[in-house]
Amino acid sequence: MKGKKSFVFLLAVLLVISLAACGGSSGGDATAPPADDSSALIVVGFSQVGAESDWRTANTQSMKDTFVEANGYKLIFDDAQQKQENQITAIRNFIQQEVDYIVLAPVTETGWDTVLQEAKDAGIPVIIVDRMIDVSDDSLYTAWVGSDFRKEGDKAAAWIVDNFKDKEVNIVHIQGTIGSSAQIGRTAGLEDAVAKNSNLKIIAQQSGEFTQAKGQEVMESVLKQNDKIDVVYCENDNEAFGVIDALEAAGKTYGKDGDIKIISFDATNAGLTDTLSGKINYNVECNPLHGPRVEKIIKQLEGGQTPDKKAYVDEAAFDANTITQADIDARAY
Ligand code: GYE
Repeated sequence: MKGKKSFVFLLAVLLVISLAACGGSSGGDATAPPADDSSALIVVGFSQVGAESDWRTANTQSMKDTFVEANGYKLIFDDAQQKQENQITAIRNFIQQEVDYIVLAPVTETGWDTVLQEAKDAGIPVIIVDRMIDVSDDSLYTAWVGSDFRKEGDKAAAWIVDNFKDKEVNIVHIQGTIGSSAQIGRTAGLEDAVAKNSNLKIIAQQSGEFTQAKGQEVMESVLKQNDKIDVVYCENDNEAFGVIDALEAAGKTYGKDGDIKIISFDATNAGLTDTLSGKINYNVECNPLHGPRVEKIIKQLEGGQTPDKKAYVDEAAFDANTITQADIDARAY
């Protein structure tokens, strides 16, 4: 026992001596970077649309979780509060700060030529995420990753066609932010089906700005003017939540067992919970977890590779008649 104790003591003394030697030298291990050295980090300026929906919150979280210092990044995050002018200002700030990459989740498709030319002149690659941009010169951005919104719209419209067959269908159409790719694609899917199927009719069409509050407000005013409503086509889950509140308040029945069928997009956790309970009839998935996808593009660029110019994410759709709790549990948003 005694011998073991003195051995432990000797080890402790040696440890103290070696620690003191380290601390006393002129900066410790010369190969390890100083703790506060951030110059090795890749600086990413991200201009986010806003915080209008659950989808957006999940998207922001995905970006923030990915672009952390532990992964080698410094993220400069800017919330534009759904205003393009704020996004343009943010991009100009990123250029001034000489970031390594600009990531843009654009509120609308048009209006980016000038500011993206400025980024190009400064030699900063621009990655577009989620919604698309419509520019005269495709070299103004390096790559895009997001959803096929037209395909999403087609899926939702096909559900209406399949479920109503030849019956007359009065549709209330609550659109997203006008001019955003998500709105353009989802609206085109529905309008195309209406043009091809004479039994489908859009009786009201207005933007709910992708928010619950506006979705509710629009639905309340629509209910005052329309008696026979068969379907409410909401371009995202938050609008659907607002619509549900308005229908409840008006004493209407809706969903799987009710008179008015509800279509939604995003398939967020809350949206799918309402699908499982039968409040929403059909929910088309839109995947917001773009952080790792954008990182993949940056890694390719860092490695001197050329990323795909456009990359679409695979997405599913959920019907209230077939969705299970396991479907919800298997998802991270
Ligand atoms: O569907 C909606 C959000 O651009 C895909 O924006 C995104 C859309 C999403 O506000 O909830």
